[in-house]
Amino acid sequence: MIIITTHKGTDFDALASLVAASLLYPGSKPVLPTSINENLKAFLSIHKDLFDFYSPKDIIVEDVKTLVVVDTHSWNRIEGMESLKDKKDLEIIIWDHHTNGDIETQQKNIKETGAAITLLVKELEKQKIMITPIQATLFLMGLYEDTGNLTFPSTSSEDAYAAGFLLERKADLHILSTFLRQAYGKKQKNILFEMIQKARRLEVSGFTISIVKMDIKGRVQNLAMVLQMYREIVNVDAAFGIFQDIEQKKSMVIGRSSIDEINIGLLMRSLGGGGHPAAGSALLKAANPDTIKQILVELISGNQHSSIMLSDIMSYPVATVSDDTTMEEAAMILRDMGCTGLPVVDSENHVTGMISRRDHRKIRKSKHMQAPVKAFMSRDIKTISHDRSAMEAAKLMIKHDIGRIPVMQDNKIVGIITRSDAMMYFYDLLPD
Ligand SMILES: [Mn+2]
Repeated sequence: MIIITTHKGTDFDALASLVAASLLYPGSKPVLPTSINENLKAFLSIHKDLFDFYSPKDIIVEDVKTLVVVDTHSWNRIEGMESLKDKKDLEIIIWDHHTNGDIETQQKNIKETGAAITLLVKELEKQKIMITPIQATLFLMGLYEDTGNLTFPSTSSEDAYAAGFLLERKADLHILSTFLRQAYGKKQKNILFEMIQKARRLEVSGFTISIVKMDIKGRVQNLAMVLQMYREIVNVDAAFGIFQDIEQKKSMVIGRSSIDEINIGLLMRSLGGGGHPAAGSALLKAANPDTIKQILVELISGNQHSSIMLSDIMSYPVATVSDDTTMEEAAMILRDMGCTGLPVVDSENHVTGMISRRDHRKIRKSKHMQAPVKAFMSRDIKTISHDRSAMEAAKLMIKHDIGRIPVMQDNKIVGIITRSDAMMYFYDLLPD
């Protein structure tokens, strides 16, 4: 007998994975834990007849030859399977998107996707197994719930492909929205309320920040959104939530910033997490929330180190040309370097202009290719000091519609910041 089961506190991703796995293993018995999420109960109360679930107590352990576990691979997260732990010759197959777990087997299908159902949908597609519109709807519900409608940072391209596949298989978005929990539900409301009651504002290096320590039980979704609302309500430059799960001995740190000077992504990287300038998070194991708070304050007060300066992201060394370089030579350098513009400098390394591919289009007569660049270069050059922030450079690019800005130190050009450098920064593509 093949049985399939999933984690306690079953959510839509777990239920979807359970149903999908039962299609992959014909003749198997899907075992639904007794503790399931509230919105799942509502869904099952209407759709129960469509599925043939077993309860953990229905299973005769001696008959189990194969155990398929989906959306988890931890013994303590599955129900009623304790005696299988030491069963000889038991075949175990795992389909999971969590990296941690203690169920050992050769047959691990584990990949860090946003939802477990993504892995199973991929397999169903591969094996060309037909799915009904109702199954597609349930699968998409699991996918959307675990990825926050494909918005959580854990979302992978495979999740989005799976979503497309399920919509093709006629997943019904109306049903979906009826059963999926409101992102801002009762749990989130209670946490926000408690955070506001605890709210304290701190002055650090001239910035107003707020750090709230909270105890939570189990997984609470959408904490990032709660924190965003919190920051707006208490109206601080940056807000941090330290959500400690005492049972799991871990703390989730989430940050939101509304100012350039406090770069959350960078702060979170110092804590082993990640993010963007305005938002980010880090998961810390067994860390004391007071220590985390202290580290955050220290990182922010040493702000000049934590905020990314242009010198960190600019391109250098910079190829420059002198103003008597011919247009022909400049064109060759531009082509060889694969760039669109070159700063023109005088003998003192002062920037006097910029010569671009676009300037070459002004050339009407071939003899002009022998003319010096100073005849064609643009002279109204915006430069930026090396100690300014990436955000300031980006604002300058947008304001003047320019793609490259020379970075200056002591009146000399030390680098150049291009649109692609700025993009690397904003999309968190910087090497660690
Ligand atoms: Mn999941």
